[in-house]
Amino acid sequence: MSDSQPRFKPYTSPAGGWGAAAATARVLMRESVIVKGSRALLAMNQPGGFKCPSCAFPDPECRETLEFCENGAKALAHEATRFRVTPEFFAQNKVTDLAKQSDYWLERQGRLTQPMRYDAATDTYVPISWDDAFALIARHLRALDSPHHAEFYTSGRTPNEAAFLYAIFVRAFGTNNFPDCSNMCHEPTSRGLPSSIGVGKGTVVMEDFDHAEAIFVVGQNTGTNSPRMMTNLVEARKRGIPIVVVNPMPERALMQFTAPQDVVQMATFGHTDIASEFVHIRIGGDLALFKGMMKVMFERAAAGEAVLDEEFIAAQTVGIDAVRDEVLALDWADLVAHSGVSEEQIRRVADIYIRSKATMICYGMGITQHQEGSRLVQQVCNLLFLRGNFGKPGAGVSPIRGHSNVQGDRTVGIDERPPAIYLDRVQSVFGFDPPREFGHHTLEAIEAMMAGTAKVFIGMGGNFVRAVPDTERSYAAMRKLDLTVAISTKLNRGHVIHGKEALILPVVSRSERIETAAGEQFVTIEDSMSNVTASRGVLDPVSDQCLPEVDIVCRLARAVLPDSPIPWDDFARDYGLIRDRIAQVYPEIYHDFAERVANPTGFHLDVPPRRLVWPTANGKANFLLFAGLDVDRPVDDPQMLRLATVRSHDQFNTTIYSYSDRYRGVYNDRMVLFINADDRKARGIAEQAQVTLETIATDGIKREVGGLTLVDYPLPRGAVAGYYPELNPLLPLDYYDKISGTPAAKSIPVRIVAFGPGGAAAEGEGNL
Ligand SMILES: Nc1nc2c(c(=O)[nH]1)N[C@H]1C(S)=C(S)[C@@H](COP(=O)(O)OP(=O)(O)OC[C@H]3O[C@@H](n4cnc5c(=O)[nH]c(N)nc54)[C@H](O)[C@@H]3O)O[C@H]1N2
Ligand SMILES: Nc1nc2c(c(=O)[nH]1)N[C@H]1C(S)=C(S)[C@@H](COP(=O)(O)OP(=O)(O)OC[C@H]3O[C@@H](n4cnc5c(=O)[nH]c(N)nc54)[C@H](O)[C@@H]3O)O[C@H]1N2
Ligand SMILES: [Mo]
Repeated sequence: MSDSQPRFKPYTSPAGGWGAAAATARVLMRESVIVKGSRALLAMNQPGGFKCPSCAFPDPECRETLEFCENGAKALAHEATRFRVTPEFFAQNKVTDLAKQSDYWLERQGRLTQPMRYDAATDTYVPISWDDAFALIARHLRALDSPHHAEFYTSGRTPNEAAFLYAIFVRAFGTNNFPDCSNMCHEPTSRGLPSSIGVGKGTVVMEDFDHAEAIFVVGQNTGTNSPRMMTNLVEARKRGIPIVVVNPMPERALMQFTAPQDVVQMATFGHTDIASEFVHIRIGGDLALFKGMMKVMFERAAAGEAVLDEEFIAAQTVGIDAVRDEVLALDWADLVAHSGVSEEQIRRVADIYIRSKATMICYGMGITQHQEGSRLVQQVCNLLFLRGNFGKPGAGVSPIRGHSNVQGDRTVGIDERPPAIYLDRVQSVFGFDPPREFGHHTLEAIEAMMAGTAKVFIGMGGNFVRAVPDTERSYAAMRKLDLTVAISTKLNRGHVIHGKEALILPVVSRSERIETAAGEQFVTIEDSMSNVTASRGVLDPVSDQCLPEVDIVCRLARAVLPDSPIPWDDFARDYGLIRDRIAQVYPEIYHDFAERVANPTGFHLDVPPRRLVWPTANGKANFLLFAGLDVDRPVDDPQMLRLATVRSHDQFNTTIYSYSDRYRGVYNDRMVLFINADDRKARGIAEQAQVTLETIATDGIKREVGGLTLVDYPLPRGAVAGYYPELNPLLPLDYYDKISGTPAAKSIPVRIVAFGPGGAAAEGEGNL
């Protein structure tokens, strides 16, 4: 069998270890950046260096080891790659042909080096000067009947300084249309948590890992998506504290892990068992698990046991009675059926939780990407309130964010529903009246494109069209636009699925130096635990035609708003001036920004619930009732399977590093569907048969993806999983959490409608 043939073979070694070390070396080699890449790796996440462009997990204050991981190295290698997309490349490739290429191929072509404009006559991108590019955008924006006819997207790699100014520019232009990647990601955290605890951010910090007596990791694939957190989990296990992993997929790194930084473990081929308790949850079963745990606690409390933190509940919270009544009335049979977890295990997990005096609950997309993601997040808080798990070391709620600065972008104004206090401050600091009406989130932006009211789309990073649901409809929506602008580092789908006019604007990346007339500049990043640190690139920009994002925003603002009294040129020259304005707009958290950011390990933005201060409407922590057990609308179809779209170990969102997913035992194929063997056999389908999946939707639109190889996997019955973004065509636009607008990408109702020749199992007792 050749090396590029699909192979499926369960991975049985611990995650991490030599496999990770080898993979790191391989990716540096493949991108031909061994020397350059290794030099950059030495500066990544070190004081004075730059922040890893991959995930949002914080750096430890003073870890002695080199702070990078296999996937951070991949992100860096792909950014620092030797390959280039030049004007000659565009001249040789018609856009229609590029559109036929895979995401992997597009990414492989390398870094963008020059601003380009789509030329319809030749169906190619042709060079354009920066001035002409800004003039073209200004012409379109100024010609609009309303500023609300433009959509300003942001992806979470954009640093604070650029995001803050982008938010000011767009509001000075006149709209709050800020669709962003967070709208598809942790928006249930940002919109759900405030009603519970008053802030839309997590409350734990790195030191809490050292004091926790129990850690829950729910719906998050740590070893792949925030690998630096594995060090914390390993240390926690070495301290002997329990780690409860709740996931329909027994993710390898959460079972056994060898820390590549642990010399002894590496030399002895040792490992650490991570999950002390693995809860094999059904997709969307977390609500029933949480309620089952609460039921155990309320019952034991009623029997006289001191399992609740009565003092905390009385002093800090309101609303427990309604929650208690609802939970006590639930049937064990229903809790077990909905969660897929036995009563015995729910009781055991509740007992682990009760015994711990400080628990942190970490969660990811397995919690947020459901139709009731926001309310599910609130239930995490209910559970934490019962044991007073706020305002003490080792405890709290810990959403594990995605993009490295997605949390920071929101903090500094990328928000389609901005709070009044921010708008008031913008008004007084910048001297213009920002629009007060709420703007569009991601799904609303697509609706506006489909309706034809949106005319212009500007993407500050990211790959909007590939990240969003309902691929076919979204592509059509994008193509209706008059102008699409992609501010990017690398070629992606958004450049080839474009509006009538289109621009690609190349940027200086995170790992690269920013020099202005005022000297070398740095930017700042806020991680998942609200630490703000400076980031200074160390590599030379790939081309003198790439501009820093701050520069692009300022020059765009100048072109679009020629009479603006805001000192855009000064900001572009001296990023310290931008930070001064951030400090003025957010004095509570960003006071003394200039001094505090000089600290090599950064500073922490105040999160009031850490001090038992609750910025909620009633000033209390709120138990919130969410009746029932369904986080997704029930579907009455015996053939229904719930599909979770997940990331492989070898991708960063829409960037595909390779076709393999080593920890799940998949090599050279991304068109796979993981399924419980019994669900497969019940349908009379052979192992590794090719199948077609169809969405069970109510809007009459047919959504199908074919050519998927079935891979037997230890998933609960009724659950299937496959890769994002290949399966996005199955995710309907109207299938989302109403509170946050987040697509329910982890629970798409689907059925298998066809399987290829040779697909039927010889022994099959199928019921299809
Ligand atoms: N290397 C790398 N790092 C990344 C990214 C990347 O693509 N590659 N992406 C970044 C971004 S933007 C984000 S948001 C994060 C994403 O990081 P994660 O939150 O880990 O995202 P996913 O891989 O989508 O899936 C999360 C997990 O949810 C589980 N799951 C699915 N449904 C359910 C459910 O109903 N309940 C529970 N309990 N679990 C469920 C899946 O099995 C999977 O293990 O990672 C960030 N970091
Ligand atoms: N079905 C399904 N859909 C999903 C998800 C899922 O789990 N399932 N996850 C959702 C989530 S959590 C997220 S966050 C979104 C991700 O959505 P996005 O953030 O829009 O997508 P990315 O793939 O991260 O964007 C990659 C592109 O960003 C550009 N880029 C990289 N670095 C930089 C930089 O430093 N500056 C600039 N300006 N550009 C840069 C490159 O050109 C690259 O091609 O997808 C969402 N979509
Ligand atoms: Mo994300």
